Amino acid sequence: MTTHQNLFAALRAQFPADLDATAVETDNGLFYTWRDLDRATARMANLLASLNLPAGARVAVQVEKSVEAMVLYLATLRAGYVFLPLNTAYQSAEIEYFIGNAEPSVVVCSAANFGWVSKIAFKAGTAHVFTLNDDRTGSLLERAAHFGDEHEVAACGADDLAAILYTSGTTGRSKGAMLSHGNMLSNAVMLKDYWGWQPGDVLIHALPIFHVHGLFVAIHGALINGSKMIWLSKFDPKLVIRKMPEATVFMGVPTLYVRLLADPGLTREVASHMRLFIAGSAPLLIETFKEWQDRTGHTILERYGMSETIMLTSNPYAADARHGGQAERRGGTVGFPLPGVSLRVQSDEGAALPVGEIGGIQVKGPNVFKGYWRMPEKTAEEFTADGYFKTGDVGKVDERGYVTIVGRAKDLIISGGYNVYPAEIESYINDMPGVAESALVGVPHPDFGEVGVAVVIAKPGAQVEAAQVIATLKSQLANFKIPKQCFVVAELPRNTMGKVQKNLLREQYKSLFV
Ligand code: MLC
Ligand code: AMP
Repeated sequence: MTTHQNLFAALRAQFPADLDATAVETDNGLFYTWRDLDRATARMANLLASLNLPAGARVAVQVEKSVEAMVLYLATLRAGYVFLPLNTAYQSAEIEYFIGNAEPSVVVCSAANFGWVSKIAFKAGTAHVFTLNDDRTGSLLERAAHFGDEHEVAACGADDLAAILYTSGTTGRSKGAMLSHGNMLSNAVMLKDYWGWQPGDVLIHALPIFHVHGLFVAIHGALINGSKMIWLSKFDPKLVIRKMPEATVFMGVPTLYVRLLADPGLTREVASHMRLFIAGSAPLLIETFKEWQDRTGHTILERYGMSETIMLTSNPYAADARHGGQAERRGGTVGFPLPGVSLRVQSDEGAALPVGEIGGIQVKGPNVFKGYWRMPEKTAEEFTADGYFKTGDVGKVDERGYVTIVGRAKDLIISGGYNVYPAEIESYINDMPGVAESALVGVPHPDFGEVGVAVVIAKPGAQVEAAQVIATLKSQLANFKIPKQCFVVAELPRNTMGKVQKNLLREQYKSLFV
């Protein structure tokens, strides 16, 4: 085992020679040098190392976005433990499941949530609960301050786990996708080249840091290029526009592009210093793609990825020799399989489909995860006999090699870049008094791209109020999972097998918001 397989070591190796240069500048006026990042991660890694955690220990983290939260991620890698990020919107039942399932040795939460989070964690056997707030306070930093600022990076093999990302299942509970140091490093190294990262690049970081896009693609991209980040604690279109003249790269989910376009301050001039706009995590509407071109003169580069695979495909940044020197970023497509990624389209029966035909997208490559945490059967189900991962996305590849996603075989709604699994919401609604059955469907939305609409049937003689359904869900689930509308109806459309026809419901409610 060699240290250099540790993702942190590879990122650290690319820090610029001038460690006193600014690595991160925040929206509240703080500046962190590369030396600061090195020392702060060392201190925190030393703290983690002092806890005598078992090999492969999980560090579960539910905190607001801050540079210190990023430092905690990097320190976890540095110390050789497994990072488990949790969306700040998750409420107690959701957190209880993740902590119970992952059995983390360390849990870090905000001081405001310490009461209920620590109760859940200690019940699940967690040995250490620390607090970390977004104003550089909390017991984690207090404890870390007692440790030295030098730390030898933990030796890691490429297959050693670096992170677990929970991603909901179509039928039941969330599954923890296990990503290794090798998965992440191979993807980061390849993207640095494919997206043409250059000396002097500056990234505007405006995404949350508990999912693939903001935590891995954005942070690894900047660090492995020794690039400064302009760090926004929360997406704010005006601030992004104000920072564009100082930056070169921006990454966002489609909702961020829609909101930037809604601001008259977005002009060709203000975007003229930018080199690259990258979009992903949800489908970018062709209208957004074109409007962006007209307003800024830039062509958004759309790419496609998943928690289980990090990045899979991308439109080209520059001429792609593998595809006849093609350099065109085609709106409505997610581009080519990235170098090292094999992608194929298969029929339901498992037959390889020819160019242009629609089927299930399957992938293989060094970026593909190691399986679902403690779910060997689920893992086996999602892989083909010859080792391809079934993404659950439905698409096609054209004669030039461009991949287009046309839909999803998995019953999933992507709202503002966050995934909502109907089965989870339906199970909560079905547990409510007086409810016989429910169905959640995704419908188009001008801001979030897609949002959930709940359709509910009451038990005979029972009264169910739509507003009450929404209010009850709000007290139980993360806010982005709450249906934007709820209808109580007499019956659900069914096929001859008795299965609810969600396509008919989607059709019925498709114009609710647009
Ligand atoms: C917020 N709300 C949402 C929502 N976000 N509703 C539906 N979908 C969403 N995504 C609702 C809240 O419930 C609340 O409703 C109201 O909007 C205001 O909440 P907020 O927190 O103030 O919202 P805002 O800050 O405006 O957040 C919107 C957003 C955020 C677009 C900035 O959702 C976001 O950062 N999305 C990015 C997600 C992301 O990073 N995805 C990457 C996944 S990785 P109410 O009723 O309570 O007022 C991945 C792999 C890959 O998919 O390929 O990258
Ligand atoms: P997650 O599980 O949060 O990682 O979400 C992954 C899913 O997001 C993929 O399986 C796709 O369905 C979707 N996705 C990611 N990028 C794109 C894109 N550019 N276009 C369409 N869907 C996307």
